[in-house]
Amino acid sequence: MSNAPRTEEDAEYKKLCENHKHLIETLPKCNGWWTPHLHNYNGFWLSPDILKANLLLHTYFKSHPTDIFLASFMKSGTTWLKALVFSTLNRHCYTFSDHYLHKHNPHSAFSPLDAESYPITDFTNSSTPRVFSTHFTRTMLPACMSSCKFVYVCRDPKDVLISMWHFMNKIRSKDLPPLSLDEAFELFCLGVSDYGPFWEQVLSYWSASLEYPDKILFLKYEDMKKEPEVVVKKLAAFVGKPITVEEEEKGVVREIVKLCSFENLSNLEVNKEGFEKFGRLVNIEKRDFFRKGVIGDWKNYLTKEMKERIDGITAQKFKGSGLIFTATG
Ligand code: PAP
Repeated sequence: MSNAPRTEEDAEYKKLCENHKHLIETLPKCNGWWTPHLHNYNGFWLSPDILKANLLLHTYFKSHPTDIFLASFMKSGTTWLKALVFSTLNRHCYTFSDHYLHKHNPHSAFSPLDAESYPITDFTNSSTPRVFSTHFTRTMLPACMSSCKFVYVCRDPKDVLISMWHFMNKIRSKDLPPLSLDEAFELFCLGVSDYGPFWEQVLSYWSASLEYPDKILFLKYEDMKKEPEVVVKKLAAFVGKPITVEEEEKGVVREIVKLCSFENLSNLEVNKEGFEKFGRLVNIEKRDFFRKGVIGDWKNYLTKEMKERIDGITAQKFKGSGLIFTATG
C-alpha cells in the first residue's frame, strides 16, 4: 500500500514539494517541446511537472511484487501495448464483440506513473495484477520497482522523432510558437526531448533486459507490426497467462490482434472524440494517440542528411550493446 497523504495540506507533502521546487530551480534547463523548458536531472530531460511527479514517486510509490510496468520512450507504441496487455490479461472477462476497449481509450485501462495526481491518489488501480505505464528511464525509477516485471517497447528513433514532433505541436502551449521540424530534429539529436536522450533511455531497459530476461520483456514496434500474433503469445506467457492450444485454435490470438489494430482502435467512436486526462497535468485529445501507425513515415519528412545523422548517432550509441534496429530504409 502507498503511504500517500490525503490532501495537499499535508505538512510533509508541502515541505517535500517546496524542496523539489528549489531543487528544480538549480538544474540546467533548455527549450522544451510542449512546455517552455525542460530540466536536466541526472542526465535526463524532463518538463517541470513530470520531474516533480518523478521525485514524489520516490517517496510515495510502493510497488507490489506482482506489479507490471509498461515502459517505453514517448511515441514508441504505448497506446497499442496497453490495448494488447489489457485484452490479453482480461481475455476471460470480455467477449470480442462487447469489449471494454470498444468504449474506453487504451490509456484509461492503466494509469501512467509519470502523471499521477498527487497527493490525492494512492495509486489505486483496478486491474489485477496492477499495471502502470511509464516513460521514465529505468535509472530514475524507485528501487522497489526493480524486482517487478516490465514490458518495454522501443521504436526506430526516426519514426519516434516524427511522431513526437506532430504530437508535441498538438499539445504545445498556445503561448509558444509552433515547434519547427528543424528545431525538433536538432533538440532530439542533442538528446533534449521529454524523457531523453532517447538512446540512453532505450539502453537503460535493454541492458536490464539482458541482465534480467525473466523480468523484462523487450519488444520492438517494428516486430509487433510484422508479427503481432507472435508478440501476443509472448506477452501472454510473460504476464503469466499463456495462451492455451485450445484458445489458439479458437482464434483468440487473432481476435486480440484485430481488436488492438490501429485500423480498429482509430476508427472507434470512443477514440475519435473527447479527451484523456493524465493525472492533473494534461488533457490530451484521444484522436491524437492515433496518427498513421506505420513503419517508416520519417521518409516523408527527413532529408538524406537528417536520416544519416540520426542513424549515425544510433550506431555509435548502441555499438557493442547487441541492440540492433530493424532497418526501415
Ligand atoms: P504516447 O507516448 O503518447 O503514449 P504512443 O502510443 O507510444 O504515444 O505512440 C503513438 C504512436 O503509436 C503513433 O505513431 P505515429 O505518430 O507514427 O502514427 C500512433 O499512431 C501509433 N499507434 C497508436 N495505436 C496504434 C496501434 N494500435 N497500432 C500501431 N500503432 C499505433
